[in-house]
Amino acid sequence: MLSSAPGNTQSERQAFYARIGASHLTPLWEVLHSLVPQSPRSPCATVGWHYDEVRPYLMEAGRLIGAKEAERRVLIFENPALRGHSCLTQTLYAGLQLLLPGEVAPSHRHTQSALRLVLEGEGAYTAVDGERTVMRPGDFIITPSMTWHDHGNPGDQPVVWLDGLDIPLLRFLDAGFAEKYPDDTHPVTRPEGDANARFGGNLAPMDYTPPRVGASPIFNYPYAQTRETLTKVSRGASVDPHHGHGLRFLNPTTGAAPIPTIGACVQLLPPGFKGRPYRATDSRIFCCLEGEGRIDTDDWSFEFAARDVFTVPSWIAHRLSSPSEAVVFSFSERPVQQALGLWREERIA
Ligand code: GTQ
Repeated sequence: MLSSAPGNTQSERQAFYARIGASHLTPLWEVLHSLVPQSPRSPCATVGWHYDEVRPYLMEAGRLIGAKEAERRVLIFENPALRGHSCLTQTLYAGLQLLLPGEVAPSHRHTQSALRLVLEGEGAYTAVDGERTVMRPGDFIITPSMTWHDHGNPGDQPVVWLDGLDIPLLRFLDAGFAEKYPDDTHPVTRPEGDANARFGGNLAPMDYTPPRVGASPIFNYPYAQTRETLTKVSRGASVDPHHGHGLRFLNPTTGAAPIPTIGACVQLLPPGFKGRPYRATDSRIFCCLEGEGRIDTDDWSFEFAARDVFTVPSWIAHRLSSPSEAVVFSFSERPVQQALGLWREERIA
């Protein structure tokens, strides 16, 4: 189309673009196909980090700054194709947070929702709106939008967890609000385990009606329970050729994702599992919890072991496999896409 243009048209057009550019105008026809692609073409890269490589840096950060001064001592995983943007996918942020013995990460709240996946150490707690929960390796913990939260480590070991937040999504929407609690720790108003007692036993308080859009009242999904479920499911259910034994975490009062903006899954890949290629429009961040395995796309592969973090952007076909047995946690903005009727998947034979 452009090549059939008369001789001087190209230079006339360039001059025209320059003139209208001064009025902050630009022609659609030069960008139409990247604005409205035939299928998603994420700018994000596929990328992974081995925990063994990152951990020494995190411990070094522990010597350089205290949790109180930092407010949150986190090393952010940055997508190499989006350096400087503090994000791993277009919608999600991920990082490793370290809390040393005796430290407190002071109470605050914000509109961004967070999830934690505990990776190392025992003895720390996280508090959500006045209820504390002990953090144990593998526990999946949520901090819903605008809930007060502080983290403390009264134990004697460094505690490390993976943070996942919808920071880039809220930045895109310009919907960020935050405030600090006047004290470092929020008063404890409910006993530990209260939320799981009230909402975790296939029961709910008699008059409870879930909000139309809201987070799960359960804020710790203990790994002991998740692992037991995976073990039992793997004995009974036939294995999904793409996902292995894949389960998603629920808000038990609605069946929706635990956080409106973030869905989370856990997969058990049985020994010798060789997953078929799969792609979906949500960009997914994975963290291996147990065992080891491998992820392959057409032009990238990554061998992972426990605590390694990796990501696959929207619409990139990938295969998961494991020689022995692996448990893999993952999260993405899938509930956002589903709420808007945008989510698609393709199971490739
Ligand atoms: O623990 O509250 O990784 O506010 C980034 C922002 C963690 C947190 C992060 C946060 C937090």
